[in-house]
Amino acid sequence: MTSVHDLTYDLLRRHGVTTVFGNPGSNELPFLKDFPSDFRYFLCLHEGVAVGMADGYAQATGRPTLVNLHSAAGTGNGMGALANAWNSHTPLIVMAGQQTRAMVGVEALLTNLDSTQLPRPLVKWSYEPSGAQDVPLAMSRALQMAALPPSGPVYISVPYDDWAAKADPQSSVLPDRQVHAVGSFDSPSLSHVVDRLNAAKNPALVLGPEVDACRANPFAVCLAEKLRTPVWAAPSAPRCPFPTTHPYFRGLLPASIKGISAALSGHDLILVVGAPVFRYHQYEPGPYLPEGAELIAVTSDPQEAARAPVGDAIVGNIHATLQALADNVRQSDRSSPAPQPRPAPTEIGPGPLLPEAVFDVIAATAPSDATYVNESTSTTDFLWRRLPMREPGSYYFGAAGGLGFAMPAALGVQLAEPSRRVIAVIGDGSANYSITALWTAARYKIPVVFLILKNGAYGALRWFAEVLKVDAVPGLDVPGIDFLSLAKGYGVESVSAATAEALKQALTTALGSQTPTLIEVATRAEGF
Ligand code: TZD
Repeated sequence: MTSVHDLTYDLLRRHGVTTVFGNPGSNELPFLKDFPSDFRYFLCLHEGVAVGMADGYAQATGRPTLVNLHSAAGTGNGMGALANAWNSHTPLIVMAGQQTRAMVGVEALLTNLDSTQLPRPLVKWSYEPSGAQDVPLAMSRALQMAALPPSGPVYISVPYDDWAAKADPQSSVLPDRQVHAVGSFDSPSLSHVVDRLNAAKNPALVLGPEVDACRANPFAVCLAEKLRTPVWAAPSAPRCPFPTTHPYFRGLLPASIKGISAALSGHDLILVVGAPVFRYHQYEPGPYLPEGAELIAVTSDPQEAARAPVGDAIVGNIHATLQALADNVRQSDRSSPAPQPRPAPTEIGPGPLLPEAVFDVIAATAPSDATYVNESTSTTDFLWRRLPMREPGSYYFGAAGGLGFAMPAALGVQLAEPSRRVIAVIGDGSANYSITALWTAARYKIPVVFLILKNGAYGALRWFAEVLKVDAVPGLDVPGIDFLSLAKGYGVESVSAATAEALKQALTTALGSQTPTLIEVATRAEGF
């Protein structure tokens, strides 16, 4: 008779989930026992790294991904990263080991108290099987729940004595089960949106991460070209849904209520696809929409649809909806939106480089299909303006704004897409939250280029302090961190680049290497 252990691995195998990210403890060892040779395990030295790396891997593959964490403490360490995964609808199965059933009641060391409550509200579903024979069904349900729309993280806590138990013979059918969601756009809803788009005098398109997540970017281009409408990326977009080099592209919308209505002013119909309405950040009150504008949102997430403060919404499959809209709208005869002028190359003065100059060098040096993972918080606008991102899957950013995402996510994305080069652009503050990802990069020879912009400050917070008009805030400087030594300590090649020429050279060498490299660049902190 099959054990719970073997049946669970079979289930994972049949779902194509053979890559596991984790950090083990005593409660997890019975699950990891006799680890099958067709599975691979990536050891991360901190749970924030394990969840972040799994997040990048799951986003880039579009498939459910398993993370194995240690009880409550490991779950707690992973929670910051889970906030990002929750906000990007990432299909993660986070599994934590529980104490053996006989000692949960006495709260032995490493008991996960109230385990199902712990990860809430950052999971779609949270469960601890009621007995060993319930484990395969719980895992089957977790795999389905993570993937079904709106996809997202789920959590299961498994007492470690369950793995050795015999599985219920009836559970053997679980690996064969197939569950599909077939949400489609019914024709009245489709013609309603198509009619409104055709009738609009000056529509605008705002695209969010879900467009990129389902690789519907080419339909977005087709829709924009048929409507001849300008296109924005949704505020705080954690993925890039539209080629930034396309003449209709207008950039990233600002993340304030007032800023968005100002940017979209003059448009009478705003179609938002694959994003909440909207993911605001800084509070600048104003009208939600410009004068005279209406809004229609298309999302896979009923919560996003329900909580939008304005406009109509349709909950549906993003890929199918965008394709249907692109196929059905009329070719407009209004004149094409004027192309945005490209930013002029940044002047190189004496002293540390301006961040804009760093992006100019990256744009001139990186392959055209490079993937960027961004966690340089004060330079995001420069990045969007200066880096050409043409292909789907070219950009990732922590969807909840939780730092510690970029280093591990870059590893996960690079694993998922070995034929592309991943460049992680990270601030010298942000780089510390998941610095141990460097060890995982070195250990498994994952050739990510980590570019650290060293301005000695929490630059974004200095800017925010100005927005909030708060002075004399402590704790906004991070001087004196030697990233070359940190990289060396974790076994990653590193180099410092002080000039544009040196940066170009360092980046070229790093991109030619099959192992990871960290490049430290001093950048100017002025201007905040
Ligand atoms: N902690 C976590 C987990 N997430 C956060 N977002 C913050 C703290 C707050 N925070 C920001 O939102 S931006 C930022 C902090 C500390 C500064 C990051 O500094 P950096 O980049 O050096 O990485 P810049 O370009 O200098 O801002």
